[in-house]
Amino acid sequence: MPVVEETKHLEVDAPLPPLKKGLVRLYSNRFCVFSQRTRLVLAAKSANYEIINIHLKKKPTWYASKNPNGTTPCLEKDEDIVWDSTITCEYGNDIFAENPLWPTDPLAKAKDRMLIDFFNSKIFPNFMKLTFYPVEGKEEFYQQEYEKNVGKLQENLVERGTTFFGGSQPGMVDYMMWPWFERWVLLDDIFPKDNFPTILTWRKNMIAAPAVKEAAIPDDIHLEYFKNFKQNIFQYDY
Ligand SMILES: N[C@@H](CCC(=O)N[C@@H](CS)C(=O)NCC(=O)O)C(=O)O
Repeated sequence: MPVVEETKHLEVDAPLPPLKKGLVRLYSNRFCVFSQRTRLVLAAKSANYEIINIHLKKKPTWYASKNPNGTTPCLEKDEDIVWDSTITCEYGNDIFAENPLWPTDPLAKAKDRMLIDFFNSKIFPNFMKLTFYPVEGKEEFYQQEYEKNVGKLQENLVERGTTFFGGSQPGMVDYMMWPWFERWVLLDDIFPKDNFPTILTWRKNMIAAPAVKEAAIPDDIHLEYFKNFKQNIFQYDY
């Protein structure tokens, strides 16, 4: 089992668990989409690592010395530490040799990066506005924007003609987008999924991928977390 150990979500007074030499450590939060990106990458690399979960509303006092931004994820190896999901994913891909997640062709890699950039600016912010951070009176606007851009994403996959955006197996490009698609259950009442058959098929194939299974949170737990979040209850251990 690649995740050697996983803590509960540590709070303000929790002591810093001692580092184990040579063992990579991920500071994470189970419901953090950005942390999940890193879990997916590490799972895809069959990496051995441990997870220290952080309670984001009652962070342990020592966490500021790990990441001055105070955000999850962070990846630490023998006291060298990096943060921000784009960078933790790159670093994880680089330090574990197995199963490189970027295409070797420079142009193909550049195209994947452009797609991730499109996703980061046009898709996930609209998803967040439709779910965790709604803006009153703008629901229709964000819904249209989300649908329009998922449509463009679908066109991209049709053009690629592959099972995954990364080819016959999921690549970095798939893992960087997946956490927001795992959470599609939160859009059940408002999003016409059937209008996006190629994305639905991609989603089905992603769910069956080993790294996705390893980092997965079941739909009922997503719904439970979301219900609590809406009531300002920040519960992370289920
Ligand atoms: N750009 C960062 C965003 C990380 C982020 O915002 N993480 C959230 C949890 S999903 C967080 O740590 N929030 C707590 C805080 O900002 O204090 C990344 O890609 O890692």
